[in-house]
Amino acid sequence: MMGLTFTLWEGLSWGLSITEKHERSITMLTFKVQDMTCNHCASAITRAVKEVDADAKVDVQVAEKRVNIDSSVAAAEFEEAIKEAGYTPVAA
Ligand SMILES: [Cu+2]
Repeated sequence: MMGLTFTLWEGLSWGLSITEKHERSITMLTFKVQDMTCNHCASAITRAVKEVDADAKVDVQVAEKRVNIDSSVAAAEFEEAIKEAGYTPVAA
């Protein structure tokens, strides 16, 4: 009886950790930032993104005025941070 309870609990906690992983899954976000004109802008935006999520993977293409972010944090939080840094991000 004890063994069965243990097995059920193990199964339940395994199921829960899968759910938790799913909720925290990484999403690829893209913003167009038309007022990003040079490498200074790019580093300011990168810094703002990293302040929201230090683990985010950030790829900034100045020529294309594009910011790609791989993160589990919601897009709205990055949008807000980039605005606070003085730029105008548009979700793309
Ligand atoms: Cu600049």
